[in-house]
Amino acid sequence: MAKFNRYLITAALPYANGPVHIGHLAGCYLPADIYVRYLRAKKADVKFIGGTDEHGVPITIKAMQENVTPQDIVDKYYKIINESFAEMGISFDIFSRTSRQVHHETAAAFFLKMYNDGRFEEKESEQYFDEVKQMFLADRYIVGTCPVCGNDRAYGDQCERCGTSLSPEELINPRSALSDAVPVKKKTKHWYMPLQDYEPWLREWLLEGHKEWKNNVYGQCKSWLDNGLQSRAMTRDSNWGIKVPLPDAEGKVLYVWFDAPIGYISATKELTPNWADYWCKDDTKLVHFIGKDNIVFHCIIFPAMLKAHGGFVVPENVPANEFLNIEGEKVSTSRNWAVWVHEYVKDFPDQQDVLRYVLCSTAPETKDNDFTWKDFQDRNNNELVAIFGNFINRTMVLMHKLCNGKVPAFHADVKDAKDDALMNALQEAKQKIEDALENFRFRDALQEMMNTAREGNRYLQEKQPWILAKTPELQAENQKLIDNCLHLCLQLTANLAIFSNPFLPFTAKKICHMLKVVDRMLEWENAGSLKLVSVGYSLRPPELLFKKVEDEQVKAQVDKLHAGLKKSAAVTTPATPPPAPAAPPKAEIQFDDFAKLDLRVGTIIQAEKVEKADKLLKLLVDLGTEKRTVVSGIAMHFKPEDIVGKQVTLVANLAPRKMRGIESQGMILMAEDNGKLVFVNPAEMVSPGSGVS
Ligand code: B3M
Ligand code: ZN
Repeated sequence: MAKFNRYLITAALPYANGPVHIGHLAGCYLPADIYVRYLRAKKADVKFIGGTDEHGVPITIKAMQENVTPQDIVDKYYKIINESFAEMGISFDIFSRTSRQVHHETAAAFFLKMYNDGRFEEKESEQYFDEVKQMFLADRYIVGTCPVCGNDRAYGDQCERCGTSLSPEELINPRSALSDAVPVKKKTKHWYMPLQDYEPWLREWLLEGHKEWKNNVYGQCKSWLDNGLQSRAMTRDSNWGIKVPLPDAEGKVLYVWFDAPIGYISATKELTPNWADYWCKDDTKLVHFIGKDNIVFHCIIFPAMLKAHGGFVVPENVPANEFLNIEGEKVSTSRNWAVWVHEYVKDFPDQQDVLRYVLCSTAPETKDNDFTWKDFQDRNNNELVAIFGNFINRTMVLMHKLCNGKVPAFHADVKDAKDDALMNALQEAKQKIEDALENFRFRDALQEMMNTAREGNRYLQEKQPWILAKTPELQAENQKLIDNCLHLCLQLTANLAIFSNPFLPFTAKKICHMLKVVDRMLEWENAGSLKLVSVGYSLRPPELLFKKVEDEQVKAQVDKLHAGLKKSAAVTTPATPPPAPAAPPKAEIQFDDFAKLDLRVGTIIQAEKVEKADKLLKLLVDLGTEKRTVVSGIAMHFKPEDIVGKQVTLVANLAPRKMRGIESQGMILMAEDNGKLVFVNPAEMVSPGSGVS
């Protein structure tokens, strides 16, 4: 008996605070959909769960930016996101929302059960409070100067300029983003989950039991566990979210990362009265598809919650992807550097499969990857059009021309080695595709599918039925050979429909239509069969499956990206209130204040990454008479090897600070241009150590 009798597949619940872009698709929705379509083709019992995450600070921040209520925001974006997925053929069984009643009830009950079982610690802590607005401030609502790069609009959780993770305490001159008041510390009570209590279980279940997980996922989990887990607050002070279901919890809601994954359970409840079969029976295979930024929540915190609550299965795998960059740069929704799905479907009507194909071929399965419009064009024109579409089109045209539009018979008496080779290739491909799909290697699976079409083209090219039929006499003489060739090509075409169906579902349907077969043919057990289209059956005329993407279309898309970038910079600064209000002009200073700064030009002579800190580079700067070690939060912007030899301006008398155990002896000046960082240095090379005044 198979170990698993049913599958529960989830894809991360995107925050309903903006539309989805192709990075979202490539990161988790497309791989999840491919996997689910494959499972359905295998007639597995599978439920595919999705929905929007409608709580938490991301929603309230967006509401503040747009000057509307959080409810307005989630209503608006739920609709857009839901439509985008539907149009791209992401075939959720349900696409729910965490604002629904069933979810509020489910999440509150989950919390209450844990509370009653003594699973929380109640602790008081001091949190920042805005006395003007009379509310506690989430880290994101506190702005101030970044201690690493000096950006005066850094947030209490992160500096978006240099990427450093921060806590509000680290900000210099912190202020409330809501009122600009100086926040004060105030006591507040919260419920914490002692994650360290689950560490032994997590180690055994995950580190011992799931060594097969992807390296990027397993590695991240291991380093979290090796660094030691701590109690984590599962509630927040806010008026937007799921109320903490306790009597003395006025103004407190569940932490969004507590409620959101429970959303998978609520959505399953909404979908089927048999939801508990999927969530509570051991023979369910639960798989979470997510992007890499959600790993800790799905591999450590949510499993610990499920374990603490009891009665639920835990994930069997979490095949998280890395990030997809666009045209060589990180996606940035705030800078509008993104390809939006709802715009793609308008600009490329009826070409969803092209995007699905390109995103799967370049999926960031093991490392970050780059999407470019040129590559999109190349893959469409050179692979989908020239290989896949071309093979099927030639087969259909030749069959109409040389076999009266009917499926010809296969004559075993004239079968040759080339026919055998093609049939073998088909069997092998089926095995390889299955293997890759079962192991979440979607790129490899797609590659195999395309190789099968390549084999088909090669076979046609070798057999050259058009030469065999050059004259009516020749054709009459060779009809059996021609029949065999086209018979096999048609069976291969039907197989390509089955193989491509998980990846290119719209195309697979079109092939079925041309072959006049019902969709049931797409069931996986038919893969590899050579009896998919029946001899003597007349088929429809061919329709083109793919069309060329033209240079102008590529140019238009690249232009649009750049134009969007400028537009967003123009509107967010003056028109809509940004989350961090533009820093008020700084108070006037005296010359003496300025004169206190010891600014010097130095030359970077060494640069290296700081271990376990994605954002930091450790630099050695030559000041002529001495060399300084400087830790700078610029690793996301510069490669170490590219900046050695560059001159920079250093605040040389800034008190040293320890960062990641390294003493930083100064700060480098940077100019920021719309998110891009540039060194501030003299117009000409000067001797290291030259003073700046
Ligand atoms: N909404 C984060 C994100 O959109 C979060 C995922 C929740 S999955 C339960 O990346
Ligand atoms: Zn910074």
